[in-house]
Amino acid sequence: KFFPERKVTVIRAPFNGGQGKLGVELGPERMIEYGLLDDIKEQGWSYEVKDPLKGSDWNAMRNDSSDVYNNCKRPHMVSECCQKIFETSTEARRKKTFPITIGGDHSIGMSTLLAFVNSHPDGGIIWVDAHTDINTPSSTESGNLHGCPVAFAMGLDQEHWPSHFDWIKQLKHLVKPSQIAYIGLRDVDKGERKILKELGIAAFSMHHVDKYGINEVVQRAMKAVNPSGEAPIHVSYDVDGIDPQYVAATGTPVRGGLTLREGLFIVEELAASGVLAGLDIVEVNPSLGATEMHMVDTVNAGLSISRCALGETIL
Ligand code: EXY
Ligand code: MN
Ligand code: MN
Ligand code: MN
Repeated sequence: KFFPERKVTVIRAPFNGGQGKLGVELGPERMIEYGLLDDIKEQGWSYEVKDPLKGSDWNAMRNDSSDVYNNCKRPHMVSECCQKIFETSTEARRKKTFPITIGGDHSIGMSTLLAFVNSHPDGGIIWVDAHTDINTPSSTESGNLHGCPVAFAMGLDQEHWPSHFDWIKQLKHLVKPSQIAYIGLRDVDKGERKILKELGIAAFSMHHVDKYGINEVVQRAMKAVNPSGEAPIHVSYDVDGIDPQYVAATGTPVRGGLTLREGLFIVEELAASGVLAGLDIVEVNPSLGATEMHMVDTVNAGLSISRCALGETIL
């Protein structure tokens, strides 16, 4: 109901600066090679493709050894690229197209979340992931900023931010704790647990999925972030939320995850409810996995998520 013109903006975000492994920057091109754009057309949507990082020299930025702040790795690279993606995402929101942002690592979630809440201050967010990605610059042990995008989008621990992220402090809206719910969790750091508890964030782990079933968990998550049932919901989908038996080509796999069907059900249900209003698909790393098949499975899982979001599996 939010997109009567059925137009998608595909935002390519070939970004790898938030973590240590090369290859995740190849996610967008591989997903397009395997048919992302044709799929969109087939679902009855038109599309445009945006490339906000085109022309940035990620290799040079990645190899800039002075780009550290305390133990945070590459804050300049992450902030600069994320700001560009934020601007493109904001433009898509302004034009009322449905943004599908293809990563790249999950750092870019700060961009899409901030663009979303600044055009829909009361919108809800569902973050599908094995991880909560809510470490702050003070709590992160790895220093990898793909473990921190939710904290940046919420403005947590601002006093310890590297100054590169000042652009976020200028924004009118940041994500409020009541606006986000997690599904799929099974690897959450101690410091992150404390943040979740203190802020009262809705968090559904794999234990909850086993206990209540995926349908009940999705209904509860939707209710938590969108009590009226009227507000739009953005989904930030880290493919590592799904079990590595289906999605092996990803940088931080954790066993015991969602089945492929459970993972797809989440987006199907949101699409069917008519409130889905944006999607990120991140952490597909075509260079990882032990075999070519792992890469193909993972890319195809990403494509399935996108098709389900656009309504494919609802008969
Ligand atoms: N919590 C860990 C860290 O902060 O390093 C692991 C984060 C993995 C993040 C992946 C993308 O979801
Ligand atoms: Mn710069
Ligand atoms: Mn993850
Ligand atoms: Mn993630």
